[in-house]
Amino acid sequence: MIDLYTWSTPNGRKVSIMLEECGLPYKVHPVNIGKGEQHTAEFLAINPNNRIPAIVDSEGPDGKPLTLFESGAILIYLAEKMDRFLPHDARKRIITLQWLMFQMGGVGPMFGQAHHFIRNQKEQVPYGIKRYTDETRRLYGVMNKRLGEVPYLAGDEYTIADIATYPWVARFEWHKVDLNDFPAVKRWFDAIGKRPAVAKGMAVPTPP
Ligand SMILES: N[C@@H](CCC(=O)N[C@@H](CS)C(=O)NCC(=O)O)C(=O)O
Repeated sequence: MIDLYTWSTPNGRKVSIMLEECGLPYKVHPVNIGKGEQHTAEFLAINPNNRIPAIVDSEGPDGKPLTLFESGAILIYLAEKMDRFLPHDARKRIITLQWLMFQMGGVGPMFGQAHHFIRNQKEQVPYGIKRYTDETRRLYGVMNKRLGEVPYLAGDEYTIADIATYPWVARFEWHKVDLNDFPAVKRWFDAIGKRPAVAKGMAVPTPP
């Protein structure tokens, strides 16, 4: 059994989508980050970085319980555990990890900052809004070029790179992107959204 500590955010939903795709049984523990539950001593013992998501796998690689945080590490761990969504072929594998890192180091942090500056009711900072919406659009351009050439981010297969990126693109209204401006991303987004496991994972812990 896997315990998933999560909230209704893109980083959390990467993991619920992956668990659904793998058909792994899991128990959801909602951590309401709006109420500061990520700062409790109980959660800190699971993730010293005070962020969701985190998992506890009662059967880790050595048969002992494993506690893991950082969504990218969790996706790689589950992919290796289940032998799914991370190709064996050395070239395909590293290209998958390249696009996963692109999500972890680019799409997630930049879209996240765009959301922060755009949605901050207390103070609107034009420089911050422009910097992160420009960077968000640049990243969409990179994805649009790639997805105009291949069906999925890593090439011809649906992988953990797509699973990591989908919930962030699903917030396109938050970062004020019209997906019609990026038709290849839209094609990819619509196709992935039709996967039943994606719809289920996106509804954890609450519907989108
Ligand atoms: N690099 C981390 C980022 C995790 C992260 O930023 N999670 C957000 C929700 S999407 C969070 O827990 N925020 C709580 C806070 O900012 O206090 C990962 O990918 O797991």
